[in-house]
Amino acid sequence: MPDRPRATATPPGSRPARPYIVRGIVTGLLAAAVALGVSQLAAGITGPVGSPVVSVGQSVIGLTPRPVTDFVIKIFGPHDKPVLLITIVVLLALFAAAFGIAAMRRPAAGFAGLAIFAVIGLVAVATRPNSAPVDVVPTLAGAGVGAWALARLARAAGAGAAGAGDTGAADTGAADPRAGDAPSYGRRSFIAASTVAAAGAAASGVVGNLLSQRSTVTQSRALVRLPPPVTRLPPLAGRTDLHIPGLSPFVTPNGSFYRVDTALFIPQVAPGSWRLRVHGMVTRELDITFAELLRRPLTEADITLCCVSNPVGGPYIGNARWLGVSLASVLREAGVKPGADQLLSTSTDGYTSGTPVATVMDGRNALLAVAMNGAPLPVAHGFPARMIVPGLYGYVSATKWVTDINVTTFAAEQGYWVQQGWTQRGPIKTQSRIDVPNGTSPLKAGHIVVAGVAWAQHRGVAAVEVRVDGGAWQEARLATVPGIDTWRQWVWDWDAAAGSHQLEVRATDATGYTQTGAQANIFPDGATGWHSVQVTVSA
Ligand SMILES: Nc1nc2c(c(=O)[nH]1)N[C@H]1C(S)=C(S)[C@@H](COP(=O)(O)O)O[C@H]1N2
Ligand SMILES: [Mo]
Repeated sequence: MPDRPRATATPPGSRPARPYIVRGIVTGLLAAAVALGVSQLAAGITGPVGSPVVSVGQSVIGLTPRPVTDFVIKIFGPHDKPVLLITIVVLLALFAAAFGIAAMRRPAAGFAGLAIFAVIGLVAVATRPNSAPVDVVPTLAGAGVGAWALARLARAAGAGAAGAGDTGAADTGAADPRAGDAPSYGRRSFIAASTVAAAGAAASGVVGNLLSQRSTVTQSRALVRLPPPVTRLPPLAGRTDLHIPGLSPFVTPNGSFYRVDTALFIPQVAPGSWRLRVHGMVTRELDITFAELLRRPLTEADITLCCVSNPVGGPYIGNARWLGVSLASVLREAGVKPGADQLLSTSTDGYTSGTPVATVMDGRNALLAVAMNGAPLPVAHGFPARMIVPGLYGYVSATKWVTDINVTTFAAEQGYWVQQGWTQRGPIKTQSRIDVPNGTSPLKAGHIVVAGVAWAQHRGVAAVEVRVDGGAWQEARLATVPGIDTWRQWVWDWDAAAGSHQLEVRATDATGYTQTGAQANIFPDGATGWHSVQVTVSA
């Protein structure tokens, strides 16, 4: 390209010099940061769905094939979402650095890079089930201001002069009021422009986050007044809890209740705008506001919720005293038409779940729950209302932030996880877990307390047995329970000899079924097998 004007900073040849690579990287990263910061600022006003980061993350969750999700959850456990966000940011940074370097030669290449970002963001936002037209604004604003920042930074870096064609130089110049000047690619002006861009990106990001926090529902949750239950439970008898250190308390405090959902950011649903629509194969459609829901008779129920993804011995289970409206009474009011066998419930974020109608109508305490352990539902657990059905895994029953119940058939529709291959009906399997000893604290020969929890929701736990080193099964002592829908604590006194030992547990439910020792994976309908703990007992 001997006929092109060349900047002194660029040696002859096609590749830009080192300083241009560094400036290119800085330019790309800062332009992307400005774009994201501005989009967060705008999303702070229009709502989280409009945030391209949130929507791209959600889309990635939706599009990730199950084996990959399983792998990520296996490795990172509950940190899977931060890991996803970090991965997205790192990929974005790499891409931004690349288009920044390209912009040093041809600013148009930088704009093309930003445009690709914007298109990905717009597609993700537009395909969110709960997005509105206004939600494209943050991405467009971010892309626009990001492009402007890119032009300014590229000019300050001396791009265009760095061996780029005339088009590129004109592009950058157009965005700059001092376009007529000779390109100022001095170190000072680039550092100054970079500093302004970094400060602008950080400030808009911070203000955007503050704005979005302002719009959370924490305050309206604090204002909810729960009416007293019509069906009130007595306080839990003291003997539901054996009070053994390390044993899961009978009632799981809200703050330590496991959380499983596909939401990258917790849906913020104001009780004032919440409505539940019941429709489909019904004789009368219902449209219930939150105030109307609270005016209905409220029932208290002790129910242990469990995730189908809970591995043997795993943590995805918790027990709470729920307060809510009988789901069966709502359905009776709507009038379920013959032939309907599935309730397809949808949450504000588009998540769906299918529950058998027969299960909900068979007399058990299936609830539209509004409170958990005496407090309005925590936002992360579905505020202002969620479903809870004793005996069913959460993925087919416990829709949080629920706003729509479509009375339909299993043949016609499939819930979110069923579409991913999990079974359509998900009764909770009889299971048990050893909580203490946990294999980490030192043990001395002699009397050792072995304790844990067992569950067989809506059947009830009838017996729990423990064995040591594959020996004979020994019956554990059971705590009392308020009903058949909760887990049950158990304890077994072990006279332990020094050495290394394996402890195993199995439960028998009230139907007489003893938990199988055959190991099965969580997919497609829940894990089976006996939980075992390896311990070392010192003399
Ligand atoms: N809206 C919504 N509801 C949901 C889910 C979800 O991803 N989104 N996950 C379900 C699953 S798989 C489980 S196990 C329970 C977990 O409820 P928790 O987070 O309150 O423990 O919620 C259910 N309800
Ligand atoms: Mo789950």
